[in-house]
Amino acid sequence: MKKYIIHLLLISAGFVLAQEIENDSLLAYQNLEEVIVVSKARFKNEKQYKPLSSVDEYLENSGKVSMIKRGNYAWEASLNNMLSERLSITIDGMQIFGACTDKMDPITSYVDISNLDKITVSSGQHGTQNGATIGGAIDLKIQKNNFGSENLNIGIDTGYESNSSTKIASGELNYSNKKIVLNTDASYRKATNYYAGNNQEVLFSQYEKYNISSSLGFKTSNKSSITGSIIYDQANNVGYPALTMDVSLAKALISAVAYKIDSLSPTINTWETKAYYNTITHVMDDTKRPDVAIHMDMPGWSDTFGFYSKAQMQKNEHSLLFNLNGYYNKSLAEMTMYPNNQNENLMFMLTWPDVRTLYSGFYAEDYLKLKNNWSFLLNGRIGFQNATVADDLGLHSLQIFYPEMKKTTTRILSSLSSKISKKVNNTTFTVGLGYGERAPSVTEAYGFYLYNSFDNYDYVGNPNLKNEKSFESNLGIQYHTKHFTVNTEASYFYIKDYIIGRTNPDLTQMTINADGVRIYTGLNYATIFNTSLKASYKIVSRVLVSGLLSYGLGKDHQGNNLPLIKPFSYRFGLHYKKDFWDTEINLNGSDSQNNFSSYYGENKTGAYTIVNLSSSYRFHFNQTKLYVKAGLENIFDTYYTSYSDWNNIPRPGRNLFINASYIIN
Ligand SMILES: [Cu+2]
Repeated sequence: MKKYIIHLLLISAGFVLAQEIENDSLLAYQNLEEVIVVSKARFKNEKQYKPLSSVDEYLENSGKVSMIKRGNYAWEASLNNMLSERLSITIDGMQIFGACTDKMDPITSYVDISNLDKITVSSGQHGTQNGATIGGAIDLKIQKNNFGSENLNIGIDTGYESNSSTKIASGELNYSNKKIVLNTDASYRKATNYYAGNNQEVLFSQYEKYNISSSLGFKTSNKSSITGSIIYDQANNVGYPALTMDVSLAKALISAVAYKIDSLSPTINTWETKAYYNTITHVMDDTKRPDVAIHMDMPGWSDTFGFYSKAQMQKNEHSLLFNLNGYYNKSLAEMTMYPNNQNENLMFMLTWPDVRTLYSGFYAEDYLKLKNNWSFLLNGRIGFQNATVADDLGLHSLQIFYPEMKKTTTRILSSLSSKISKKVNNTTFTVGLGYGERAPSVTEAYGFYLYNSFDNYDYVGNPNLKNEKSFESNLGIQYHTKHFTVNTEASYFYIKDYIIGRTNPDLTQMTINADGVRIYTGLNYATIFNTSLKASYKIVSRVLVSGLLSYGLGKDHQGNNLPLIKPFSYRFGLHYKKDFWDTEINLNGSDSQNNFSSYYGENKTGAYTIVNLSSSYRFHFNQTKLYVKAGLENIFDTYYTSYSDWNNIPRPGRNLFINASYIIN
């Protein structure tokens, strides 16, 4: 509690500093949400540092999200220093769960930027619209045209990156009129191994991915429409240099049908109902690795059916949102070990014992605009979750550890949060409080001998875990004038029954050379503190400078560091724009990671600074536009690794990239 007060004092000091900055014009409305524009349509994404970069790079360049890297592909998002099990990550409001027991396939890896319009990032309990969460939510919004006057556009993109010989090609065709909208795209990416600074090759870092998607919508009446959409995504030959295995195949089929009514009544603005299905297949591969002690096959599958029905309403000063949703997920993963001695028997295990999760929940939100520039937001969710171990072999294996374990567990998950904002001249102050719960993930509750290469332990799930409970407070100040903006935020999470692995010395590991077995345990509590400061200043009309500072601190109930917490990091940019030219130089860096957790396999990563430079030009012809951007990343070819690099795999060294986008309207 004492620490909590100190944090609050620090934040208040920040407030005072920011208040001293002069005010002179109107302020944009404060929100703890961040929107990352992805859509290539009309070059909306040209502000992006690298327009044809992966979804992962878009997320990494946003202010709020960090990415945990196990290679050059399929990074795992971290928001408020919390990873996927504590986040709600959805595609257009749809639940989708990866099929890898080693987190090789976060769901952000199953889309391409060509599928997306934007990504919304909501912090903490403000992110419960689509599901229960502790750290917040990331929703990837699929690109859709609007019904309207006839419009056809064709886009072609190509990209190349020198460091890993990455080739990127994509094409899209979009058509819309008053009655029909059609969006289609296809993309392909292929990379060889990348090279860290000083020309050191990072073996097993290659990948290949293609993605096709289509959505078709019809007007069913003046005010209503029906839209079907499908995404097929497949990655092959993906290397994970930080892990002991690679992936031969990761594929997803994501499909949905939605029915939407606009202006249903004077109060109901929109009402949308969607049914969806997605299926994922994940196949790991160790056949290309030298010196494999014991060859393993580890495939995994995840299938999800779901729906939501969402209404947006306006009644006097109230903006209301309701979302009723539900899903049914089936997660299954297995492991077969092939001993080198052929006389020994194969060993077979269910690492995810065919877990069936049924969830249904209801979300409500009320945003209230009051007099004198006060506003108030209240949101909450209540959900019921049922998890069943459908496979008897899997159930019996877990019953060796938990003899009393039942086939089915039921949980109730609730959350409530509020935020109050007050605008004074150019400054908006926001204070929020929240409470939320989450159920343990499939791995945390039912995982069976999952090897973690970070701390070198085998992990066993624990079906008796209590729900994790988060008490959250957050503060924000935003100052905005024509030339100057500052946005500072801080959040503090007190998480009760915090789920993490703890060594059980009575158990013996299965993985050769592992250090032992850890069982998922609910710690008494853990705390996580995050803060950031973002500013930009237009020096003259053509020159903009911007900066971002961030810092995080995570401790368990005994004051030990939590793993994967972001140390002090910074980013500065200098941007020059003239006519159709745009040039940018930026500096990206981090202090050394002093608050590391050796218990969870971390060591102190050093401080680093890297410099990037890029420039773009936009050509206009009659019906067509061409946008070309080239840049040099890590100009000085610095060799470095950060807190977010699994097992300290080094980041890429110098890289030259060229992106070209061509649009015919
Ligand atoms: Cu995997």
